[in-house]
Amino acid sequence: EESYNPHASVDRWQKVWADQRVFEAEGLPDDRPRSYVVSMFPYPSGDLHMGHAEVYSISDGIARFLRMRGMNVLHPIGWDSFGLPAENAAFKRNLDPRDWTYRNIEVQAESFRKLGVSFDWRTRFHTSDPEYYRWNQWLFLRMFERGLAYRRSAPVNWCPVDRTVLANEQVVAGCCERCGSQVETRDLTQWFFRTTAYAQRLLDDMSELKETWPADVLAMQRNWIGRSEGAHIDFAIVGRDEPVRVFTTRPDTIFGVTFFVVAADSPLADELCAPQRRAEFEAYRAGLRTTSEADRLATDRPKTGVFLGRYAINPANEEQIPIYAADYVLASYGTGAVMAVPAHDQRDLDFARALGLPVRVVVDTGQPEPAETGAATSGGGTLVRSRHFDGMSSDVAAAAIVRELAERGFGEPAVTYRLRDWLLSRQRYWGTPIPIVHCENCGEVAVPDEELPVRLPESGYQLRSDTGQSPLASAKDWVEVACPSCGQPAHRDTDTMDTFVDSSWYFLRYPNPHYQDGPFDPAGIQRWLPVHEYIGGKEHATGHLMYARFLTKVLHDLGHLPFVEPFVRLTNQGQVIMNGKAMSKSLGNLVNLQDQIAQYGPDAVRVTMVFAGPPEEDIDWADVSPTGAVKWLTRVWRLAGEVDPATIDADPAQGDRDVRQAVHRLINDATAMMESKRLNVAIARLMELTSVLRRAVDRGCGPADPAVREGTESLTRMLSCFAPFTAEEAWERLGRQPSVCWAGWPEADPDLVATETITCIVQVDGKLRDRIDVPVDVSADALRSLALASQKVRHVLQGAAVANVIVRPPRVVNVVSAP
Ligand code: ANZ
Ligand code: ZN
Repeated sequence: EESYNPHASVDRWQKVWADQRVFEAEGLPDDRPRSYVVSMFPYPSGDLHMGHAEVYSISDGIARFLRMRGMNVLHPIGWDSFGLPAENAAFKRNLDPRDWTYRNIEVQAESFRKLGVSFDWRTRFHTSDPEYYRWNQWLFLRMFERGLAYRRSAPVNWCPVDRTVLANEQVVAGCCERCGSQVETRDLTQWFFRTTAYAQRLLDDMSELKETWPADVLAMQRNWIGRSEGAHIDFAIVGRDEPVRVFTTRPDTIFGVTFFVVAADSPLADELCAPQRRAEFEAYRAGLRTTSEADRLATDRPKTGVFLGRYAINPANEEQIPIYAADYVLASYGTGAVMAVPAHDQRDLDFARALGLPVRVVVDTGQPEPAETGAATSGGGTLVRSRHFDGMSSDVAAAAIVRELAERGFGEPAVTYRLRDWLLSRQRYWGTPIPIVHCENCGEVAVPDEELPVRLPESGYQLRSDTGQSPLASAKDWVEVACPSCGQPAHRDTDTMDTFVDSSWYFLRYPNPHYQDGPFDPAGIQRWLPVHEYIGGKEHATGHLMYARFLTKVLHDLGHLPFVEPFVRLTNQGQVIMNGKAMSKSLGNLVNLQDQIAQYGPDAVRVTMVFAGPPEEDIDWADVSPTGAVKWLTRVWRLAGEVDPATIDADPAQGDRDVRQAVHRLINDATAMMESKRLNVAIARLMELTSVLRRAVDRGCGPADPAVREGTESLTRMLSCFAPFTAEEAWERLGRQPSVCWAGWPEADPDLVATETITCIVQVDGKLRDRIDVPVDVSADALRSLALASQKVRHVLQGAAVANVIVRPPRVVNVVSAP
């Protein structure tokens, strides 16, 4: 006797799908509505892991569902194949990163086939293909032309082990996200994209996403952009012509300023420092190199700083206040200088107490003295010790103070964002070369468009440098070129681009991945974009998702895209963890995807992933086992073989009514769950349906009833979203022609879904006036409203008031009119 084989023939079904072109978008003569379903593309650091299996099980469930519902679905696949891990791994094994990367891509592609993910493989590309990165360079040049790409010297995060600059997003708690070593600060000349020019639009356009993106991702982005409203105020400096500007959110506290602080690592601190304080200042500054930004901002950290031997003048009261350099003020936020108000700002208070500086309360909040409690009173209140502003509330005073200062030329209202420009330069080999030539006569010269791509040189990847120079600098033949503008000897820029550039627009290229006349095909954009369903991890909330939104707006402004937001709907998936911890080699708790597939088969692994919980929640692999899924799939498969072949053309309407009702209600529920992305609950409904059918076969109407066929075929069709191989086999056992993917998503018959109705008698003052059909389980409230809404009842009442309504659901209602 045959038995269910969880390792059903992958090759056989892949061939059927390929021959029938089941997953090709627009394969049919097409007037179907389109849906573009994209899962964040994989990084080829090895074979697929459990996390990949989860994302793609979810996105595939969604893609297959939409396809079965009659939509023309584009579910693409490509590879994010430039980047640091490939380079490091290649370096360790003394391989060309190309060989290593493209080999891994083939391994991953084969694993995707094994998992049965329904990609349209014609979309495939890799970001490390010159054909792709050429357009990174094109994009860079368009931004360069508009001043949106620029170079400046900046303190950067430097990882001493990976020997590279890191973006802020790659620094976690002061350490390198990749290798965990403590990050240092260095000054290098770097390329940036001017993301700050889009800060307000990144914020404003979130209104388009508020119904369709997870609220926590929107909140993270809002914080990351960090809009602050306040004022710029200029403080004159004794013995210096230029004033120094501060940003404050609390101009109402200006009479409480008792000292002034500049960021210790800023050029300004260096310049303001008096000669007699130089040695002390230099020593302090040297000690800062190893402290991360996050640590420096923390309120619970002891405050340190040095007096610079200079004084600022408070424009509100002409008081001279000492200037300090301290590390709790950041050079890169606001203006890098702060008017310190220790009574009302906790960090200023901590600093004042550490250095013995005065504390002056100027806003009465009703709370005890900060100088005594050590707790700054940071809320609003009534102004005191503030001359003619005394007695005003904080809000009113803030506006009045800024107005007066502005009239005297000392400041103006201002908005500041926490968002920084995007640091683009990487001193690495395995990335997109920056298409700029440096010429002594002409400066930074763009490589002409027709010379793109600037290809990576074949060698150079073995080199490491401690100077902060890129490995590309060692490829002399490549570096030395004639200036495109004047023809004199010049040299190429040797940095490569952050790989987040690659991933910030890749979804635009899938519809026509080999397009030659631009980064993406306008016709493809017209047909498919923006992305309707985007699926990926929450760890990308402030990185990739922000960059993609930024670049989409830039491309919109350049006239290349008709929309401003790239992802209409976002679904986050959780992580696969083990015993409450992230899986990692070092913890020794890695679960190997291939082992799981070898043991349980691809379908059971996929079902387990999706059934474990809502997509956005983490799955603890220690708490689940694919054994349960194997049992369930076996039951479905067996059922499919038991359905009587003679019923193949039977009319389901002739089937057992109770079974049909149960089937259609479960179809109805499962459909609603799929629509709201509660895929785990949808699977629970399919499991219930399996039990209903099992009972019907064993103890009810039996396998020859058309209702059993209808139910089993519906189950099989829905199952194909989660267990595509098993579903195909079951479909075949049911006597149907493959592929089940063409069979469509079953539709629930509303008559069968509706609960039973009964006729209710409606009386007015005890006399029968109407009959209405109501559900048997109608509530008293609902019945009361139905009765009062009856035309006949209203006609009899003629506007007379109702004294009482006696409701006996579901059979009788008596409306009693007022005498
Ligand atoms: C005086 C003051 C009084 C302030 C008071 C706050 C409370 P957010 O809301 O985060 O934008 N600040 C300005 N630039 C800074 C920098 N580069 N590094 C560290 N702190 C800086 O914070 C704005 C407030 O943070 C500003 O308002 C300034 O302190 C400080 F009762 O000015 B405030
Ligand atoms: Zn030149």
